[in-house]
Amino acid sequence: MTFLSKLKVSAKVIATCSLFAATYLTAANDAVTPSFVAHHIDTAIVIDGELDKQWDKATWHNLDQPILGGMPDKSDFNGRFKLLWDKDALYLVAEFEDDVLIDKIADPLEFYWDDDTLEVFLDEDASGGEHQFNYNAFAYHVALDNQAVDIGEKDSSGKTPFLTLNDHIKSRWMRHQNGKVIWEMAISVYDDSFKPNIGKQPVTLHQGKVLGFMLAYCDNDGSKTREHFIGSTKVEPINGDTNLGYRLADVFSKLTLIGD
Ligand SMILES: [Ca+2]
Ligand SMILES: [Ca+2]
Ligand SMILES: [Ca+2]
Ligand SMILES: [Ca+2]
Repeated sequence: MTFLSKLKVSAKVIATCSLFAATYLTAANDAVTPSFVAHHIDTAIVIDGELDKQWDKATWHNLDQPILGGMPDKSDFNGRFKLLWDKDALYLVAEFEDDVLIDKIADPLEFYWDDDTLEVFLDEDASGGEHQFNYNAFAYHVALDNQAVDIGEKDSSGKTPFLTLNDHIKSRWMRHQNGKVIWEMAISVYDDSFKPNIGKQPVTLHQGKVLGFMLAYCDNDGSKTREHFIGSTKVEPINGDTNLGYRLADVFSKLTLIGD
């Protein structure tokens, strides 16, 4: 084989491998189910734990995918959620029943995943990929005290910093007479150039934008650690592990922002 023909074969192999890699990645992202859409609204939702009329526009989606601890009985936890958007925020309402609401650790940065928590997974550009110690995507743990926490970048000593990101999410909930919690959030969407303390602004949302999104509830009713973790999206295990959302945005669903 001449040098030139060797070069041609190598180029073909590289092109084929690149094509395979691209196809594989696309297939991996598109395989995540379900996908969601959010309708546009002209007037912002009032974040107060009471259902606004505007929520009638959106469709309920169930929180029915067990990620950890198996599927709880309906009396232990059952829930669903809706999404809407305007240029300033993604709006989320969750409606659920949980027999015991618990926030046993007051410090928002300590074992926050072991309290009752709504966890909002968000990837501004639906890039997928690793996000545990960077801002490629977020896993906001929103606690009953309405504080939102995620993991930041490691410092030079290698320590893992937990950050409150309360200016990213306005959150309020209320338990109503029928026993159901209505929990509303207005979520400002930050891209991967976010850094704490640099005055970074959230992105302006627009019709047709696609984000990575997943929602899950950590249910604890008094155990040392959380008892169930139930999500919107089926997470395919990697090496037997399904608790991947807090570090890998590939497992998020796709969310498309559509018109009125
Ligand atoms: Ca409201
Ligand atoms: Ca429960
Ligand atoms: Ca991203
Ligand atoms: Ca609970």
